[in-house]
Amino acid sequence: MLRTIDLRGRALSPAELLATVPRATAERERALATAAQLVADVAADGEAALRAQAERFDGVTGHDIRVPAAHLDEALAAIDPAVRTALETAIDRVRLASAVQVPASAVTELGPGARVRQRWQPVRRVGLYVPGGKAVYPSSVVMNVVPAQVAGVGQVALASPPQREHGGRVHPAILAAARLLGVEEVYAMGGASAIGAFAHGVAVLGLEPVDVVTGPGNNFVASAKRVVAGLVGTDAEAGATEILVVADDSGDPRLIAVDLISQAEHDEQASAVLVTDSETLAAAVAVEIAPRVARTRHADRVAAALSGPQSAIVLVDDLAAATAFSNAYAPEHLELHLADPHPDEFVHAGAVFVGPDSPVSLGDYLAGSNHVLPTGGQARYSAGLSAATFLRPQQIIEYDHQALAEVRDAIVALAEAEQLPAHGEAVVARFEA
Ligand code: HSO
Ligand code: ZN
Repeated sequence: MLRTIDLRGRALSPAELLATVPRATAERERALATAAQLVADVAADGEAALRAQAERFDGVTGHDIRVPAAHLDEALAAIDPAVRTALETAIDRVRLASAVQVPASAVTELGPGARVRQRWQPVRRVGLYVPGGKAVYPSSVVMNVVPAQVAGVGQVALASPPQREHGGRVHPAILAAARLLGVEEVYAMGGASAIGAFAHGVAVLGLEPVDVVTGPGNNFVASAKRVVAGLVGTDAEAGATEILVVADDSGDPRLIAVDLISQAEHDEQASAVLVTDSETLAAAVAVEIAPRVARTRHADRVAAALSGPQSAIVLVDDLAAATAFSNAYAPEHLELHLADPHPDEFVHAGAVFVGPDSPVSLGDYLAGSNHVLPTGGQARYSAGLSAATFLRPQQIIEYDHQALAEVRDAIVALAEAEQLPAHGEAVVARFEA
């Protein structure tokens, strides 16, 4: 099912390594054009556009777009107690692990009376998107909302698609999670419509434009975020999920197989990659996978993901080559099944899971880490959702007269060099009687 790519004896550049296991690129161009149109319609026509798009994509009409408080209460009252307890535990753990993401403010003294202070300012208002198409993830409510709350964001609005099977309401598990977190502003809006509504606002619904839009989603959601970027801040794209396992012959083939399957369960486009220097392990994992895929609930989806060109077993010469492959690939999730793991060498990965008892499924729900992570190689330059997503460093400059005098001549020299003499004059004026 998983094809094997033998890279042994080949010295490839990062770009060449990347090309050996290409990500599924599901019609990006077309999705961008569609998303741009949907967002433009929402900006122009507000509620009417949202209703038209809900009918077209979700098969829903006449629904409450702004979720009434009573629906949130009902959903929480009806939730399975075991799920409620699990969500509460997840909330506590993500809150704890997110607290360190808020840096302390700090002052730099550049000389007597010369101070630059840096403080971290939360954004005022955010729109968080939780998908609800192929699967419904109340855990993603936790992963979006908690870091925003920890950052100190004043207003948190949430959107998720209206569900036909639930009379046009947002899925009850998502409503219950929102209610548990104290989020009161919830909208039944899906995909590009939701992103457009957050960015532009919909006055008749009382939906004010937000400053930052975050959240995972399909190609249309990711495309819509690109469309509104600049008007609002956005987080990294969290698209079809990816797991890359780096293992040596100490790895347990059964555990590696179940972990590859676990993430392939999300999507036909999901990527599952094993990189190893052990031919024996590679063969053993392949043997474990086939019968397990046949038995799993979403067998067709998993089989499609694992047999796609985006998934593979990659054989390399040694662990240095495995590390180089992983760093070139920049996976969303990286698992290390190694006798002597050195996680710090894996510098480009959304999140790193070390050892046989730290599976990605742990991070998806309860590790305390965030599961909204960059996909598609964006881990090279961006990071998962965190309190930092909602914070901006702001510098506050305070010099006294003597401290300004110390740098007066240097400022004048640079201003002259840039042909901007008024800059220098503004400083010199402070020293004229
Ligand atoms: N693995 C997904 C997150 C998720 N898994 C939600 C289960 N529920 C992307 O990181
Ligand atoms: Zn998952």
